[in-house]
Amino acid sequence: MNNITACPLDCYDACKIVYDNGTLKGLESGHTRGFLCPHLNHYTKYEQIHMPRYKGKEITLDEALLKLKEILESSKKDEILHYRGHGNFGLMQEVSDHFFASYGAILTDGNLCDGAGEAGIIQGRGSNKNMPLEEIEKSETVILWGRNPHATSSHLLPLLKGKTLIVIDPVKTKAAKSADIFVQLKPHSDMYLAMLLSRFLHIENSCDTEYLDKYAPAYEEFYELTQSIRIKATLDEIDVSLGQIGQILAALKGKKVAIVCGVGIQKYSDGADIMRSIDAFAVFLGLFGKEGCGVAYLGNSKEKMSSPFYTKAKRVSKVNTEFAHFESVFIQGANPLSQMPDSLRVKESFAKVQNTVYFGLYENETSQASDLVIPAKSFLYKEDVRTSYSHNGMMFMPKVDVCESGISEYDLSAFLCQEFGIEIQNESFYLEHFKKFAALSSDGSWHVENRDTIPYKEGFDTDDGEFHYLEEFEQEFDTSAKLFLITSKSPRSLNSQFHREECVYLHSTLGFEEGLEVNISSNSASVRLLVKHNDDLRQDCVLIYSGTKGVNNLTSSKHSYEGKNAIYQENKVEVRR
Ligand SMILES: Nc1nc2c(c(=O)[nH]1)N[C@H]1C(S)=C(S)[C@@H](COP(=O)(O)OP(=O)(O)OC[C@H]3O[C@@H](n4cnc5c(=O)[nH]c(N)nc54)[C@H](O)[C@@H]3O)O[C@H]1N2
Ligand SMILES: Nc1nc2c(c(=O)[nH]1)N[C@H]1C(S)=C(S)[C@@H](COP(=O)(O)OP(=O)(O)OC[C@H]3O[C@@H](n4cnc5c(=O)[nH]c(N)nc54)[C@H](O)[C@@H]3O)O[C@H]1N2
Ligand code: SF4
Ligand SMILES: [Mo]
Repeated sequence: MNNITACPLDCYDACKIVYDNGTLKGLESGHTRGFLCPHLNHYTKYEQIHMPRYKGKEITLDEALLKLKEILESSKKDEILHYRGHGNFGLMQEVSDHFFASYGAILTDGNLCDGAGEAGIIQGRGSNKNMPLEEIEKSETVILWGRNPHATSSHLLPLLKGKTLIVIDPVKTKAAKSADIFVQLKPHSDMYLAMLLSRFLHIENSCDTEYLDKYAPAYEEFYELTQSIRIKATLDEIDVSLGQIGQILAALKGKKVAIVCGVGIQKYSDGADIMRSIDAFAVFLGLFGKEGCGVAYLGNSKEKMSSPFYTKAKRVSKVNTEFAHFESVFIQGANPLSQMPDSLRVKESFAKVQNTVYFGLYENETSQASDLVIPAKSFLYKEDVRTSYSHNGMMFMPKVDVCESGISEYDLSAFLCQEFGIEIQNESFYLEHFKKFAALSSDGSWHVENRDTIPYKEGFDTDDGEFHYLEEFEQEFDTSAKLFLITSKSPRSLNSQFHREECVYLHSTLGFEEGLEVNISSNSASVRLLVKHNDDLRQDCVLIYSGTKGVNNLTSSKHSYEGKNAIYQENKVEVRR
């Protein structure tokens, strides 16, 4: 068997892996540089589900598949929900969309992740084409804006060596500690910072006007919009000094700049406007279409590819799915009972469903609450292909070992298609479909053909080719005494997979001693967690990592204004003994 595959996880890096007799190692060449992260270093140690079960009783895989068939037969087609998450980023995961959509079931849309930011990018640029890793490597100054690479993209770190580093984050992250400039701004104030940076750049006559005249000519209007912000009051409000603005601008002038954004900036109802104002600042600096310059975010991992699985279907949002409206719910590669916002509502709604099916690798809140549990095969034991949202590589993922338990997404879907008379091609047809989009790179690796390494060289993808600036925004600050909820990614878990955190992190000066159990509440609900101190936080923030049990009791199931995204950091919270 070929022993080179790729990490399947929902992660920027999409690393290549060498599988050697049960051990996983990072491929020496390319950005993986021979190292993996803790998730993959310990991957085979995490206990997986091996036996299927129905209503708590273990059954065989054949019995489980027949049970699944029975469940689907007994439900009205439009009362069946297929809900798929991103536990595995392989492209073959979508094969079950093909079955469920063709069968007449309901699928999902909406986004728990990056949708608000992406909407803002598309409004401004007309498309979401990303600055890939290899271009970030060529930059001279990097701004990490709401992105925490030590936890979420460790293979970016070697590329940052020797560059001027600016970090904009309410938390003093590891990267912030070694940064040349660190702005520990108030959460949810990035739009103001981006607009003030644009305004001062204009005041200093440092905008790239030649570029602006050509590709983003409405810049004077945007400058006017930035003038609606009161400088001193706003800087005080967001906790940024005029000196810091000056330092940042000085570090950017005449340099190749990469603005590397993460999802941290956009977990709010106006997440799209925030991202769009950061993009506008990048436009003022003339960063698009040039080598080593640009804005990196979560790109579209399927850009320049088509899906052989797409079938039209009715869809409901993943953010506020009303499970109770369905007779049967099939969950694949997701743990909605932990990861969707407003979990108490989700649990209640899920409990009202007659038949719940969980198809995944690990035990979690959703597997525990499901009637039928079907174990999946992990990526080591099935064929796949993956792409990335932060580089243009295409990674082939051959089967590198065999395992008796579990079933692949393809095999499960092929069974259902056969039973219900729905056409399905053989597995290699789909794998070949994806591989057709691959082109060989000079170093012998494969990348997605026709993707721009330096996008927007000839202007933007809007109707008129020009950048579309934000035209209005609502200026409001939440000045209540409650605390901001920061709910970002833990270095030890991948959302709710692997080593989940169990604590709330608070600044020591807030007066809650370590180990104390506290009640944290928002206008949604509350959760009780043990306190750990973390003085890298601001005093007005509470940090509860994604994947911590109960964190989403606190979050709102409303959508962002644009992009149909979850808004995990919109609700402020209170902490009590
Ligand atoms: N170890 C690990 N890696 C992961 C994941 C994981 O769970 N664990 N999850 C994967 C997934 S699904 C995703 S989407 C990516 C996301 O990876 P990142 O984009 O890095 O996302 P987060 O960790 O949510 O947030 C990043 C930073 O935003 C900061 N932040 C929070 N609020 C604000 C704000 O208002 N303004 C600013 N400027 N910063 C803010 C946080 O303090 C944090 O340092 O990571 C992927 N990689
Ligand atoms: N509070 C808070 N909530 C958040 C976030 C946050 O930052 N804070 N982040 C949000 C974001 S960005 C995201 S992307 C979502 C993620 O939310 P989910 O997509 O629900 O992700 P996970 O919690 O990682 O659960 C993935 C599940 O996939 C299963 N799985 C893994 N591999 C396979 C496979 O090969 N086949 C099958 N069938 N199953 C598999 C595992 O059993 C695992 O339980 O969470 C969101 N929720
Ligand atoms: S860094 Fe990301 S892609 Fe690389 S091994 Fe870890 S989880 Fe997988
Ligand atoms: Mo995500």
